[in-house]
Amino acid sequence: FGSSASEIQRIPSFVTLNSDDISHFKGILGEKNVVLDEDKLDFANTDWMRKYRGSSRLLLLPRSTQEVSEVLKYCNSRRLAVVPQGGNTGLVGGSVPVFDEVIINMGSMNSIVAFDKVSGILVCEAGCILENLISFLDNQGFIMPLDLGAKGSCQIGGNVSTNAGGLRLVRYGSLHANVLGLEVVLANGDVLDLLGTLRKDNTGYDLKHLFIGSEGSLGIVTKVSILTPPKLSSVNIAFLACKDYLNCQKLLSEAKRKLGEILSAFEFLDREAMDLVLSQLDNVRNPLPSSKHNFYVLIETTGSDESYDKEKLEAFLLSSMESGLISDGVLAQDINQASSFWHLREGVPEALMRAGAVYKYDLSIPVEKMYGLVDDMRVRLGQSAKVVGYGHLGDGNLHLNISAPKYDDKILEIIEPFVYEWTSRHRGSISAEHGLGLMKANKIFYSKPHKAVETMASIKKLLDPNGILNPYKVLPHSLSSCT
Ligand code: FAD
Ligand code: 2HG
Ligand code: ZN
Repeated sequence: FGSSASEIQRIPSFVTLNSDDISHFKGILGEKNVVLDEDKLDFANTDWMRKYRGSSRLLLLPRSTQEVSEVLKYCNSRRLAVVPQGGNTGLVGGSVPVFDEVIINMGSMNSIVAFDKVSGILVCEAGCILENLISFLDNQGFIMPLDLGAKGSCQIGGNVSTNAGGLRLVRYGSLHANVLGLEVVLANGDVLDLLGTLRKDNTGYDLKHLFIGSEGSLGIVTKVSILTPPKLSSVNIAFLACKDYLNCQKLLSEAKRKLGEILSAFEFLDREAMDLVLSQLDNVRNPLPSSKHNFYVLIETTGSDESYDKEKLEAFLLSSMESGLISDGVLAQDINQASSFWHLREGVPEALMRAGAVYKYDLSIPVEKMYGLVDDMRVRLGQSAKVVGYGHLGDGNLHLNISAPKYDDKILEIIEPFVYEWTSRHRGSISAEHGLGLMKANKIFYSKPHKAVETMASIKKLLDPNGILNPYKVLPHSLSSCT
């Protein structure tokens, strides 16, 4: 277990669910959208890593903004705490209850509202699964500005609420840049219509940004308006090997300079990450099997001119080979090979899950210092656990994972608080893209000054005075439990 319910007290001002509440919800949502079934509840109570587990007795499935509004209004008046839930793929224990909070899953709100083929602006409901949006847009000749390994389950509302980064951020920027508008239901049931579809709108405070990355603690996102880039015809993917981390770093600088506008992903895996994927997943093979390499880099380019893009990438690869930055490499020859390269990179979280217990840290660290943490952690842990480093090198985002046969407090004591202190000392962030959730709510001060956290708590108090929305998450418990 990570940061867990055992370290926290249930907030006493929250009431416990009774049969009148259940009847009331049935009146709003209809019998079949009020779920009491134990198996379904077990699934919704348990996170993707099976590390965080709540004990909610109720799962609600609203189908419209109006229903979300009525549900929240009632919960607020009764002081019933709730957890907004999307695809439940979050990695910080934010998407499941800590105690008996009512789960509001957005999966039934999954319609596309509008798509403007001229501007590329998509408006959809929050429960749309990312992969479905990707397929929809593909048919229209567009792409989503974000992509991640959990695309088959995660929802756009969850992506927005976590400000998910993913595999293409290096090219298209974060959701703060691409989300044009949101519809949000506040804790008291009020509907905040911020669903603009304009690139430019400087009329007062841009409130949507408060909800992007707020992890369900300020409101429930019900609709999203997002700018989508056109699908370009030429995509190339190279899988490369580097002998050391310094070469990966230099390769990144070179790629930014020489590939420039066509660079669309720059990901890395260390040898331990690659070994884990190869040993744990089926139907995978190392595209560079001739020798064991210390680091692997996946570079993707996306552009509009096939021969120009290929020439540019090949020239870059050749010069990087000649200068010794790359020790081996292969360019995908067809779409199957391209997706097999992506499968290796996107498969790391699943491989880690299969290997046993995993301690996950998602860190922003200046690129030149980043891998020092992995080295230091290996020294500290010795043979007691495997230390795996991989992630979005192009964004300065390290995924440090520590894999052990089973959870052990002694291992945790070696890792924490060292990992947070190290990150803070190097002016990094203790959450690059996954959020704080339950896992890191109490660690926020490693990355934010007291005054900033107090301001966040004031905003929370203003928007959710009774603290019913995703309690125990995001903000430190000392500031958030006094409702
Ligand atoms: P959930 O997990 O259900 O919820 C996440 C948080 O958002 C919770 O706090 C929840 O309360 C809140 N929430 C969900 N929906 C709403 C809503 N409609 N309104 C208000 N609050 C809401 N993350 C990355 O950033 N980059 C990656 O590359 C990446 N890769 C991943 C790969 C795998 C295999 C897995 C399992 C996870 C990965 N993640 C990644 C983490 C996760 O997928 C993202 O955080 C994702 O955005 C969560 O979406 P979700 O719909 O599953 O949300
Ligand atoms: C990824 O980039 C996800 O694959 C998961 O953000 C990261 O497993 C992790 O630590
Ligand atoms: Zn990631």
